[in-house]
Amino acid sequence: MFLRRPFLGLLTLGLTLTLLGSPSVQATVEIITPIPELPVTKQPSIDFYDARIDPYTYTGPLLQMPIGPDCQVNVTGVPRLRSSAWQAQVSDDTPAKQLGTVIFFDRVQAIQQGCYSSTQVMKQIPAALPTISARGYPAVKVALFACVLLANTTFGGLDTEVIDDYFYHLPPGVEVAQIGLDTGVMFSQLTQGAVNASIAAGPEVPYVPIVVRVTEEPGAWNDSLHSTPFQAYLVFYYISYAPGIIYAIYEFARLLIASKCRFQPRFFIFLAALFYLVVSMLLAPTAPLSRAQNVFRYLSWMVGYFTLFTVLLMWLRIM
Ligand SMILES: *[C@@H]1O[C@H](CO)[C@@H](O)[C@H](O)[C@H]1NC(C)=O
Ligand SMILES: *[C@@H]1O[C@H](CO)[C@@H](O)[C@H](O)[C@H]1NC(C)=O
Ligand SMILES: *[C@@H]1O[C@H](CO)[C@@H](O)[C@H](O)[C@H]1NC(C)=O
Ligand SMILES: CC(=O)N[C@H]1CO[C@H](CO)[C@@H](O)[C@@H]1O
Repeated sequence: MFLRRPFLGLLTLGLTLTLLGSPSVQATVEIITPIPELPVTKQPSIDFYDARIDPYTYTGPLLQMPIGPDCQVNVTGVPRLRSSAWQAQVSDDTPAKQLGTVIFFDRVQAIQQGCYSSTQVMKQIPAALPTISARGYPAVKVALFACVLLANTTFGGLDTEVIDDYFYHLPPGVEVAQIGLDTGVMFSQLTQGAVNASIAAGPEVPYVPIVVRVTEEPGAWNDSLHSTPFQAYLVFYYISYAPGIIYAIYEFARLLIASKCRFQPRFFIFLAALFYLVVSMLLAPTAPLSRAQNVFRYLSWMVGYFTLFTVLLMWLRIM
């Protein structure tokens, strides 16, 4: 019976998303650089799953972070910014504290180089920052990570991304956000095009990067996760485990007393059920989990199913 509860959680999230309709993406990454042949200049960018971020807006050069073999970020090839010509593309009323470099990671390249989660490259950002500023870029303010889904879908969710423990590896002073797979490919093409154009123009012409403006947006997942109905559901979810846990402890104590602590298989059943219930309660199915937490969740499922079938087999024996 209790095995069904995690799926109830997923069902509720699904329902919440359905109720909310399509992703409510208003804020975006906007390409400021005038590119005549570009039909769409605004692409959605959303916060990481279950992140609570204060609103921000940053404008500055767009820079691709090259990923080398074994998912190692390699900034050796980052083009040098030899002038502040990019600032001419920024409107004069932009406050100086809203200026900064926007770096991004292309997912196609990440997959080719063996990365399985954004966290792997996120961890390497602090080490890359000195090289980026040595190449003449303003301070890095935003890091964008391309997802495996296209930008016009609910990208960045638990079912398609390895959320991993990104929340332990946030680069200090740098906001992180997600973009669609297609957005990453497009940005990669545009930045490479700008580099190629600069090389073609000759060494005396300074490299002028693509300039973008990134505005914070919680995204469809956070809209759901942080909504009042969903928070109410989570409270209900946690509380709903209490009767089962309290009853299991009570029955286990009775069994211990009745059996005078002499070992018997039913001990295992109670301990396993308690393990399952406590882990399931603590790790709600919609929570972003670290690797260790994921191991515990799958262990608890294994233990839960194993125990259920053990009970069935024992029941057959007493028939
Ligand atoms: C980093 O990239 C450069 C070329 O941009 C290459 O020469 C160098 O070997 C790479 N370093 C590593 C450690 O892969
Ligand atoms: C998403 O983009 C694809 C490709 O452009 C298009 O076929 C599809 O209809 C779009 N979906 C939505 C929901 O806009
Ligand atoms: C830039 O130049 C490289 C090397 O010549 C080429 O492989 C690549 O396709 C070019 N990219 C763009 C977007 O022009
Ligand atoms: C905590 C948090 O960031 N909640 C936001 C989730 O998304 C909604 C809708 O965009 C915002 O109003 C909340 O502030």
